[in-house]
Amino acid sequence: MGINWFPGHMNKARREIAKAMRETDLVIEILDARLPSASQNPMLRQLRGGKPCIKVLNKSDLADATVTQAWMKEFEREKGVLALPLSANRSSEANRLNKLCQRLVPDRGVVGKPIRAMVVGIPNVGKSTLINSLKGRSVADVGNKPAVTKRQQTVELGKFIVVSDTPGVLWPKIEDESDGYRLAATGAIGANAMDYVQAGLFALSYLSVHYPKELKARYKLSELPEGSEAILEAIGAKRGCLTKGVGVDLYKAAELILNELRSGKIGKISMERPPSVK
Ligand SMILES: Nc1nc2c(ncn2[C@@H]2O[C@H](COP(=O)(O)OP(=O)(O)O)[C@@H](O)[C@H]2O)c(=O)[nH]1
Ligand SMILES: [Mg+2]
Repeated sequence: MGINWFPGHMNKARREIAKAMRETDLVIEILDARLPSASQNPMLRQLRGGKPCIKVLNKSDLADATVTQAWMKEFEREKGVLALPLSANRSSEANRLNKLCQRLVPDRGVVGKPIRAMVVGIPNVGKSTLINSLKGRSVADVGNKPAVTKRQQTVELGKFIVVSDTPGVLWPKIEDESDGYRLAATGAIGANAMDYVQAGLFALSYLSVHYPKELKARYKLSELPEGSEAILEAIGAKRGCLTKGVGVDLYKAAELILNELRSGKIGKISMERPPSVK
């Protein structure tokens, strides 16, 4: 996968987060609602220790609501964890965090003892967007390129809650190939040309099992051909993704599908289900 990951990055982030964690009462972990497990960083579990945690399932506007509900239940099985589906770019929703913070840290949030919350999450998951929404104006750098944030940002949520952005960059720890393809398919990580076709094929094989109706409707296919490569070709042909003398250009077709998937044009799609959901 085309990810700029190496242990040096991780070690630096680990040190910075561990240090900030000492002065943190509550962790706000931002996950991508479409892939809540693959968008985690497993290191965080250990860094957080026993600190209470809100798992924000962000970009829920793009995810399948039923699946998001199932993920919430899954996460809330853990003591001290509450889950909140959110679209960080809608400030009315972002403010729902306030109550959850107070529920999880009842002994603070008063004069002289504010709740100190730290927002953590992999690049591009929506941390800066959330902080901007909380503030009600643009204070953090937002971008669709990973790792736009350079300085740590702090904002107040309500009177006695202080929210800080992640210090350092916490890359996803990709544990298997599917995680990589999921992250690439949703745009969480960059992908090179080779990976694009692979990520597109991965997305199609997943969509053809879990969202065949949406797939057929979007690309006006009366039936889905057998196998993801055949589906990719069929969509490429329909949409005129052609190269002279070659026929369907699989790269162009994959790019088209991934762009439409990422922007929600195929529908509200979750790329990952908790073990309790088939
Ligand atoms: N559809 C949608 N896009 C979002 C949401 N939150 C953030 N984004 C987009 O995701 C991209 C990355 O956001 P950013 O806040 O820079 O991520 P960061 O790297 O975690 O700080 C930007 O293009 C945002 O507009 C959301 O709830 N829904
Ligand atoms: Mg940022």
